[in-house]
Amino acid sequence: MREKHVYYAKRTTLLISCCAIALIVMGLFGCTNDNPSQSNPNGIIATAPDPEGSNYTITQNRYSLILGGVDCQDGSSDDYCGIDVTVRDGMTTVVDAPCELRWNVSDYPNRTICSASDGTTVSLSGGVYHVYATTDAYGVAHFRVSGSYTSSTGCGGGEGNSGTPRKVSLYVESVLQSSAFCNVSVADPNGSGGVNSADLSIVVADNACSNYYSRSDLNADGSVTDADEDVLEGIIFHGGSPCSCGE
Ligand SMILES: [Ca+2]
Ligand SMILES: [Ca+2]
Repeated sequence: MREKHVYYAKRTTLLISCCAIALIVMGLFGCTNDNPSQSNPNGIIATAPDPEGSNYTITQNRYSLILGGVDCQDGSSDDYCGIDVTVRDGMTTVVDAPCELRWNVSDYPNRTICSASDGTTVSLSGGVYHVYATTDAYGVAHFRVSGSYTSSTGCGGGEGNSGTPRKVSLYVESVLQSSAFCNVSVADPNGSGGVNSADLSIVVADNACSNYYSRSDLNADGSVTDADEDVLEGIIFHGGSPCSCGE
């Protein structure tokens, strides 16, 4: 009896070993095909689509996220400030795409964002700003924010990097599109009375200063010139920033 038990045990072990080898062979040579980009049983070759967020064409209405004033009645942010981003995939505009502008406070210090409108949202965490907007039916994400400078102004040692003025990253659908998308400048450097001639005088003073101040580089070209004064005058005459936040 004992020899018979040993015989059956050996047969069972042999059977299990054969099954294991068969499974390994099937695994090695692939008995299933779950990759849609490979040929299917009909012999049709399907190309895998591009992952979302890749190969987009990005355009923008300016190279600076400008912090300006608000409408005194409804508190909405000035559309001559902020920044607009258009997302296309080939010739097609990309609708409902979540977009984000992200930067380190250390790159653009002494700025505050005090309000946002048109669906724009803002968070500040661990010294990093995150501003979110979603593309509309025309593929445009309107980053509508208002804000001001939080420190005293004057001609001192300068602030910011004139060699690489654009340090804001743009993400679309969580995919990095550019790490040098725009800068963060300020149309309301004194933080009161909206954007008016008092703010222009600060930009004029920064223009005259020998050191670079990114707060007044409203076209983000790495220097403060008459062209930046022109941008600020356009904001003043447009009339969309008559008040600062909370006024
Ligand atoms: Ca002001
Ligand atoms: Ca400039």
